[in-house]
Amino acid sequence: MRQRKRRTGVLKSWIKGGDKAPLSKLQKKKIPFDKLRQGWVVANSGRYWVVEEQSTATELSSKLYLCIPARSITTDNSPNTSLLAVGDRVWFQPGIRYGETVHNEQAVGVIYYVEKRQTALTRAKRGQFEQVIAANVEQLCIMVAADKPRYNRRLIDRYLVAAFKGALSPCLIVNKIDLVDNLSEIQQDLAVYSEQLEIPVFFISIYANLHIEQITRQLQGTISVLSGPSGVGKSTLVNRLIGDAVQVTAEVGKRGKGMHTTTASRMFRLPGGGYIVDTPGIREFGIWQVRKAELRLYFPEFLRYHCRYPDCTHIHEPECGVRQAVLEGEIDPKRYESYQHLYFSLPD
Ligand SMILES: Nc1nc2c(ncn2[C@@H]2O[C@H](COP(=O)(O)OP(=O)(O)O)[C@@H](O)[C@H]2O)c(=O)[nH]1
Ligand SMILES: [Mg+2]
Ligand SMILES: [Zn+2]
Repeated sequence: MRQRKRRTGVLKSWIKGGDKAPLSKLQKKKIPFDKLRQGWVVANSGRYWVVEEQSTATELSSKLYLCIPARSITTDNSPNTSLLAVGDRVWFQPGIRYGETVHNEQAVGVIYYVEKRQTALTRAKRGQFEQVIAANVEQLCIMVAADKPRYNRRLIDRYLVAAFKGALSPCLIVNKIDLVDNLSEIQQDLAVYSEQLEIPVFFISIYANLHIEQITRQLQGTISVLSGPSGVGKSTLVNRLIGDAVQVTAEVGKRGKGMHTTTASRMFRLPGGGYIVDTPGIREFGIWQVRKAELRLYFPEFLRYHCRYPDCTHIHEPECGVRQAVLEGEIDPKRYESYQHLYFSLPD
């Protein structure tokens, strides 16, 4: 670990054009530092990571490289997190691999260095490992459906904890409002998010073309990740936003219309500026490394209430301002239920 950190520092100082002395040491390790280029990971496909080269002002189109990580890859991130994720900023060595003909060439590369992530949407994978769904994004768009599948408030609350923990600003997109005739009930049920948490909430239908322009505006000029259960319309929305249906889809099953399946996260450039990461549907969203005592910080509407004990968990203590506020109808009871449920699922 110490070795790793030191090497990273060396590479960084080389990037800045500083200290030249350790160069020979790096050469011995066969890191082709003078050939490295900067880019970011835009997709994952099996063992390959698609890297978009950072375009310079003079280049109009950006180039994509099919990359694998070097054996000696250096990372600024911790060892028990994903080595690579969509959104990661990386340094890679480009090359060319030829197919059957010389014209059939494919830009390939080897990734040598992963920069420290500024933000991350993560989840716990098998409890032991942090899986990064998207790195270095600014906004988390939690997407659910009014029906088919009907949204689940507990899942929304889990996503919000992940957003606050991962330094992402959240918004909520409720799709398929064409399927329901009780929209006002749903709006009422979800009012707590816009009113108390001040999170932008959008009720849309891609089929009926309702309020899509609000989403376009919300995404403009930012890097966002779109996440939520499968079947809510994430890939359909991305296709609509980027115009042509270039989304990687797979036909699943031979019956019926076939389903669009997103097997891995993928980044798209939006026509109006900005980027969006489409992600696979998530059945379970395990919260990564939040401790029981820390959870209350991620329920921001609880923070204005005073409890007898400053470290009150709001579960069993006497004179708890939060539980009092639930009783008085000031705190949404379903939010408090989500809190309790999460609290008991987390480690001490
Ligand atoms: N009724 C209705 N169905 C939709 C809407 N948007 C998407 N769908 C359908 O929902 C299903 C799942 O969409 P998909 O984009 O694959 O969902 P994802 O798993 O979240 O990416 C597809 O059959 C879509 O055609 C909508 O606004 N209304
Ligand atoms: Mg999808
Ligand atoms: Zn309390």
